[in-house]
Amino acid sequence: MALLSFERKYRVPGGTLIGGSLFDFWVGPFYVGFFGVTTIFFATLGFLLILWGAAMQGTWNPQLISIVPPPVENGLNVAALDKGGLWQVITVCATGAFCSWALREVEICRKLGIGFHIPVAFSMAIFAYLTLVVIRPMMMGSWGYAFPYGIWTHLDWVSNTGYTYGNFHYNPFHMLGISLFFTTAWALAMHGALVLSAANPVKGKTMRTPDHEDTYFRDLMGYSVGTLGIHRLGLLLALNAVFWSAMCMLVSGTIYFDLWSDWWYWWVNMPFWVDMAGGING
Ligand code: 07D
Ligand code: 07D
Repeated sequence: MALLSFERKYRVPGGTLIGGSLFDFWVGPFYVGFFGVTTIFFATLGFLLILWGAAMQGTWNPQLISIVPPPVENGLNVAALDKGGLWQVITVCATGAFCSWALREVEICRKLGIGFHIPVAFSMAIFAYLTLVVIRPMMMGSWGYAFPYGIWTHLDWVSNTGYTYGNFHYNPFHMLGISLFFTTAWALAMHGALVLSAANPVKGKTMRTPDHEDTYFRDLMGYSVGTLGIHRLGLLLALNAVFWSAMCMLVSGTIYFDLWSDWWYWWVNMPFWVDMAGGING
């Protein structure tokens, strides 16, 4: 069956969360829905406001456009448009667009009768974004701690924020986030390689099945996580990578204020080796 006619078979009405059948239709390959309309609304408004900000800033160079949050002294107040207010409205638009997109994913899952794994996964990214621009700034008492919307300036913010706590690599949750991102890439590389090796062999050889894939890993290391299991593992790794990254920022400047390298003195000062030769008192 051609992909388009196959899709048409599954384009079922209903499953909407809001708006009944009002927006329950497709435009070409795209499902519209109430949340499709709100996504377009927030994304378009946000984009136009970025253009307005660029015009006020006086540059059309995409690398240099930067919409900055209000200064730290402004606290959690609403700011004038040219003094960070634009950043505040764009943040509302971005949050509106991301949440609308997640809810549109929910509606499509309901139509198809599939699980909500995809919107749950995207919600973790939204949570990380909101940690950086809403939750952490609110806990610290000022919007000025959020990151600016600019290709270079958001990198400057990452660097400056990192060095505020000394060597950010010593942040234990940052370590966990990084290790989980690396592990996610590792797992995907292994999974992609394994599937290709079985399903896309050299010309003339017969395609192999998941039994071969499982056997490969049992022969290699005594255990195969299985066809469903590898996808559970992948999702678990990826969600944790983002979650622990959000945690590494949530604690910096809210409940932990010092250099992250100093945090590790609890380890250095453990009685077991504190007086040993080479230990801190040794
Ligand atoms: C591949 C899925 C597709 C998504 C893409 C992003 C835009 C923004 C904005 C014209 C993996 C589309 C980008 C719509 C255009 C304007 C004003 C996802 C894929 C292709 N960053 N970041 C990038 C965002 C943060 C960091 C690139 C967004 C935090 C570092 C791109 C957010 C921190 C580096 C980008 C966000 C941080 C980047 C490639 C939101 C910590 C790079 C992204 C909403 C998380 C890399 C010049 C990518 C780069 C890069 C977008 C947040 C750190 C412009 C939308 C504040 C260290 N970031 N970023 O492939 O080359 O993601 O920067 O939170 O080195 Mg970033
Ligand atoms: C926030 C993005 C959300 C995206 C959304 C969707 C669109 C639509 C449309 C394409 C979280 C947007 C969608 C716009 C696009 C179309 C059509 C993702 C977000 C909602 N670090 N560090 C991390 C590493 C250092 C620092 C995370 C490595 C230094 C700070 C990750 C190194 C210092 C922050 C990570 C390294 C430092 C981080 C990012 C190495 C600087 C954060 C991943 C090898 C001197 C950020 C929650 C993430 C964080 C973060 C990795 C080095 C500072 C674990 C590998 C030592 C301040 N760093 N880092 O969380 O935790 O993505 O964010 O050196 O804020 Mg780090």
